[in-house]
Amino acid sequence: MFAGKREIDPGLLDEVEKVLLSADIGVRTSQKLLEEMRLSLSRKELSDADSAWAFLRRRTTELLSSGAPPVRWDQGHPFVLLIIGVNGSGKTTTIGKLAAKLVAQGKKVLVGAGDTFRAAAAEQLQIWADRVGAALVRGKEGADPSSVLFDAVKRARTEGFDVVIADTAGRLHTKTDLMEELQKVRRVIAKAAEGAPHETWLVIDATNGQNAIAQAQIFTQAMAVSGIVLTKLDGTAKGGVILGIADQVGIPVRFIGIGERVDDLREFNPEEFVEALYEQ
Ligand SMILES: Nc1nc2c(ncn2[C@@H]2O[C@H](COP(=O)(O)OP(=O)(O)OP(=O)(O)O)[C@@H](O)[C@H]2O)c(=O)[nH]1
Ligand SMILES: [Mg+2]
Repeated sequence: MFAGKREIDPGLLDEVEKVLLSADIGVRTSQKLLEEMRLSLSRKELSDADSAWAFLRRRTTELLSSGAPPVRWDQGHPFVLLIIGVNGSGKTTTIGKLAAKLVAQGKKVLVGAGDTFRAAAAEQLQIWADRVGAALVRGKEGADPSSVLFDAVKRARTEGFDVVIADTAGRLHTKTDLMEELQKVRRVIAKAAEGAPHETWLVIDATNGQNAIAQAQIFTQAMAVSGIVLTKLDGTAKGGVILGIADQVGIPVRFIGIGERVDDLREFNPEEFVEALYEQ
């Protein structure tokens, strides 16, 4: 598609629009990119099809580059990361994968089983913790998630852990009482360590397509979210949904999940992502 120089023909914008929509970029962000391209074409800033496609790649990369500085894992000791999201989005799995990465970097990691809703949730986290060499703090089924996570952060302080990753039960952003429970978790964690949680990441399932954007918008209105993890990108035809999130939610995408295995978590890299997005 990108090979060879071509004159700009009137069908170009249609072709670009088709590519944007088939990449699941969504109507709103697609229209924005198309409008910019139309403008550049009319100003004769783009001389041929190649330069038009290059323009698209550049603008897409810019949209995805939030300008946010890299995560500072050393801004607290322990650094406390709170993980939230709807049911089944991939929170616990992401925590396992992330813990593995941090342990591999030589960090002492503790995971907190703040999902006390089902005993199986703590079990699942326990399995990940054992597997990747992280410590675990869990409570009884039905325990107050805040108290379990308070204990987790306390223990991490006493025993000199570098990072605490706190799991929470999946919840719908529309359930007020559950969102209030998360607010309480934040307040209680802050009592266990000043400045904690240092980051709160929303885990979103990319296979939800354009619904993922709506979900991100509503969640981030209810909670102070500092980062997004987009999971199950291996299960979608295209990952253009990230573009909609970056453009319309304005919170940096930190990691992407590309499978169920321990090493299927990648730091999000806009350049690489754009190459893959427009590859075919
Ligand atoms: N293909 C694929 N599957 C994933 C990915 N991340 C998680 N999963 C799978 O998605 C399912 C749900 O993952 P969990 O980590 O249990 O999700 P959760 O958000 O903790 O779920 P709840 O605690 O029930 O809210 C599991 O079968 C995971 O293996 C991913 O990046 N790709
Ligand atoms: Mg879970």
